[in-house]
Amino acid sequence: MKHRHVVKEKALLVVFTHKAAGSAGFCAPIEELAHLASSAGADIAGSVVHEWKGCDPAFFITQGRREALKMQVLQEGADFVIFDADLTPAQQRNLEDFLEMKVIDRTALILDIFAQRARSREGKLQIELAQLDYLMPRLKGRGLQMSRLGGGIGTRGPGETQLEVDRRKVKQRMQRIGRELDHVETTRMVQRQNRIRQGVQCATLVGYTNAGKSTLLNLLAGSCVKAENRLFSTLDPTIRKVSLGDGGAILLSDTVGFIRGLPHQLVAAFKATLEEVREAHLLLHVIDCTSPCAEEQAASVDRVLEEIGVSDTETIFVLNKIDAVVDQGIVRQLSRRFEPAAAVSARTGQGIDKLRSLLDRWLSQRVRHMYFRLPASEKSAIDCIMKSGAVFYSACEEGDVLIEVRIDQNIAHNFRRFAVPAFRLGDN
Ligand SMILES: Nc1nc2c(ncn2[C@@H]2O[C@H](COP(=O)(O)OP(=O)(O)OP(=O)(O)O)[C@@H](O)[C@H]2O)c(=O)[nH]1
Ligand SMILES: [Mg+2]
Repeated sequence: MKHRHVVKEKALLVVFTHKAAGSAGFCAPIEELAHLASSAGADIAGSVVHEWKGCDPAFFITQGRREALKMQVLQEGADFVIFDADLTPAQQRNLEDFLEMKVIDRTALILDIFAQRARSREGKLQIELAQLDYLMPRLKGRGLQMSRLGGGIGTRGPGETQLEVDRRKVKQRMQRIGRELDHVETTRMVQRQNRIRQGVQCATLVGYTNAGKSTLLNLLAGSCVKAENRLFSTLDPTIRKVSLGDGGAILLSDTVGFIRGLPHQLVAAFKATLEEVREAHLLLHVIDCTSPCAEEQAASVDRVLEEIGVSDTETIFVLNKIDAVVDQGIVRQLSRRFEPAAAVSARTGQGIDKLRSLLDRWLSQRVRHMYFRLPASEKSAIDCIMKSGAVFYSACEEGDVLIEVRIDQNIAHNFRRFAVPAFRLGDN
């Protein structure tokens, strides 16, 4: 078998200890940027940490730092530079001219990872739209330059395609993608409305990327969604049924992970995917207890949730990876901070019973155990009730239909005119 030898690009990382655009004094910024860079397929040539002292409008960093950076790039043999910040198109261009190599910012890096991960047609369209939106203001007078700087990380589109560099074509393409995505959004909306009409309770996993959402879904639903130690391994929403005690069940969906400074282009382009989060009855917010930045990561997730208009959905916190936590005091501290919470290991299954019982309790508050007696002529009402919940008993009696069912409280309310006190089997 022939093996293709892939030469990895070597990145030099530039991070800032204080507030730079897009990097709000986060703890462990180097580790996170290095994890992002290696998730994009780069090798790390080296890194430099700057104390943030304000921005040079033309170059982002001062002349002294630029010159030192140029030296370091040569010494470490880097192929390109990644800034842990948002660069304006002009700053990026000026830095590239000065360093004579490709320079990308945090947004371009995250967009690149998404482009590599996209599998479904919808995901590919979403990421291409976000990339083109990012590229548009950077195209001015750059047609040739793009090719001079070569391809690789920061210039790759979804699949194997190279991004378009002609402004007029880009505009047309963005419009076409927008129309196609509107269509996808409508289809998804109809599917969601069907689920909601059927009274199914829907929960969504949210959390920082790599927190263990997919691993938890697999454990709860007995499924095999891809989970791995790479950032943004899940892009497309996946929905699985999770059975709980007493015949109850919920639908649980896994979706794209969040990160601090998630590019706004992505949030806009992933509108249809994030609708899944907006319409959920319950959020399971997964937090990686082994991260020294767990609380800041949770706050970043909250910020993205606010940005997409989700701030009052009921939430259960899942404090994950307790098998790998060295100091259990941290788990206790996080449990006090985040409530209601279950401390679990999605890897070993430890603590999962507590999570299941929290879900059970939540579900039993959302649903009602009901007895209905309806005339057989009420076909659509019967149909809706039968499809909407867990049916324990149904029978025909003297032209009426009797149904014992556990059903969403809103649907129970809609059909309350048919509700009867509990009947025993065989009663009339
Ligand atoms: N030790 C330990 N590792 C875990 C646990 N849960 C998940 N992991 C590991 O954490 C990494 C990320 O897990 P995923 O389930 O892919 O995380 P995710 O939140 O779906 O990540 P994205 O889809 O990339 O946002 C994988 O290497 C998992 O094996 C856990 O309870 N304990
Ligand atoms: Mg995942």
